[in-house]
Amino acid sequence: MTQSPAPWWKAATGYQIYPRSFCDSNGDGIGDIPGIISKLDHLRDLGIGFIWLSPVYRSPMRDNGYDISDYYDIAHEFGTLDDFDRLVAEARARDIRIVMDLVINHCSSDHPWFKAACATTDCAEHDYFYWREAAPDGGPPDDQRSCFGGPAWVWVEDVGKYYFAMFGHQQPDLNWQNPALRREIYDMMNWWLDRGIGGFRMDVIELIGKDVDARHYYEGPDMHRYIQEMRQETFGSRDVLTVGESGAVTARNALEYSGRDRGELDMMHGFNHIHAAWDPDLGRFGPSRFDLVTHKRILADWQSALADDGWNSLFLSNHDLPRPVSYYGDEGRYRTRSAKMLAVAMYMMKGTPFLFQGEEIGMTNVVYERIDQFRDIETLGQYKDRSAAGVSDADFIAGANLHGRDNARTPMQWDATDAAGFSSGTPWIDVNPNYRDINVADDRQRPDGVFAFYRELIALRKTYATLRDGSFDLIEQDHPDVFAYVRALEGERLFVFANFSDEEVSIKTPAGLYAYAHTVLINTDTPVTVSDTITLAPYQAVVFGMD
Ligand code: ISL
Ligand code: CA
Repeated sequence: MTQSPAPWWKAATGYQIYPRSFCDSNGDGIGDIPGIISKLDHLRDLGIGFIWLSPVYRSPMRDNGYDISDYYDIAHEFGTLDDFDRLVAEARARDIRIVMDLVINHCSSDHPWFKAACATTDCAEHDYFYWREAAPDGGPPDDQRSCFGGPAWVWVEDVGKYYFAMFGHQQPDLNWQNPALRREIYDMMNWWLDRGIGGFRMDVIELIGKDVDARHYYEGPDMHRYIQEMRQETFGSRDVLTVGESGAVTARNALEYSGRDRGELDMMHGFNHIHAAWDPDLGRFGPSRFDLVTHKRILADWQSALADDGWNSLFLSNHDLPRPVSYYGDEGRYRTRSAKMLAVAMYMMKGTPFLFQGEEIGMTNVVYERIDQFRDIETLGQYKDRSAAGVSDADFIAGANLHGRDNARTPMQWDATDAAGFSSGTPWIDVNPNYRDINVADDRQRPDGVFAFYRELIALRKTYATLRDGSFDLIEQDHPDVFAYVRALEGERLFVFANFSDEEVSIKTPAGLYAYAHTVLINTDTPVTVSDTITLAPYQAVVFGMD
């Protein structure tokens, strides 16, 4: 039997760009595609293999592009289709592919489909959306809430019916049951694939195929059938990466999406490890319940579920999440060290890493003082709901500062000049005032900086087959502060230790480690002596094995 070579995305590291906040080339305060092109050398130096580009399509930007009004064009504030083609080519010249964000569970209410659907019930587009009669009392068909606050059903006077919108009211859900709608989406995907893109990240893919009447929204009855059909009609025959975002997928059913016989996707972005730290009632806006033992168990479950089939994605942050050093590490004294430790713990596992912009220099959460500094539609929608429920401004702001989505959206910190070198104008969202100390220019010139560390780690993933294909086993499962595991492939071993606490900790030396005691592959701090125990300094990470 001949073995096909491993796909390129198994050894590649991804880097997510949130275009609005990455680099502004023309001083209007909004990041744009020419700005991204101007920073491609930074990403080449880091060694990444692809960029996941958050949406750049034409959009009224109520949810910063996750509300598309024209799938065939670029938002005017981000540039033109020519700029986009140039980005694909310039990236390709640096061995970097562009993975587009595919937002197809919903569109913008400004999309011509929705306008037509509201203008007359008699057009094909009317059925592209979910319309339902009012309840007998005139209210919505049911009491489903939307993710961004308020009811999920929205009344349209001219139509005399409600439509369904799981996110913002101006993000109507698309009715995937309609075959013409599905055809429109597949044609659009092929149009982008023909432009030479490197794949798709699929926004809330678990929501397509829902049954709104049965109130079965997540992983609904037709979801897998539609993903399979999509693959056949679009990317099935192309060498691209596909990753589905799903708040619902678990280690138990992950193979249903990425198993080799399923004909669906390459991998998923699952959120079990993120959600475990969220409050059951208040979600991300409640107090964090991060617990390392739970975190390790969840990640290990995913590693073993996908040990021989399917594939993992590895991430701690994205444009919806707080900054990892602030959330899981230490944003003060141990910022640099905890940033490196988190990178080791997460990205030495099996799977494809996805870094989020700024993670490579250890950017932190921002502290806003007033509600008018927030820009995120979710934060502002929740603010309305929570204020109505009696939550004080001070309490709400404290929660949003810890967990809100704007933490990831403050401008990328390039240097110590005004506006962090992000823009020559006034940024659309306030920069994090710590940019004078934390920025790319400063970090890159430090041999012990976070950037240099990430560059090394990314290179290792390309060099060592054990990192790509090796098995994974937890050590010290119940240790509350240490994340430790072994990767193994054909007699080669790799021992990974990461201290998640600000205190020194000692653990018993695992038997197999002695043979590797003198081959230290990575160490973020002082040398570690291997005796009956090994002792790690605060937030230290060390990796033994190979040489
Ligand atoms: O995990 C979650 C809920 O269970 C959320 O973080 C979820 O992943 C998220 O709300 C879905 O996000 C995606 O779709 C939204 C958009 O606002 C986000 O930016 C995008 O990542 C609507 O398109
Ligand atoms: Ca701009």
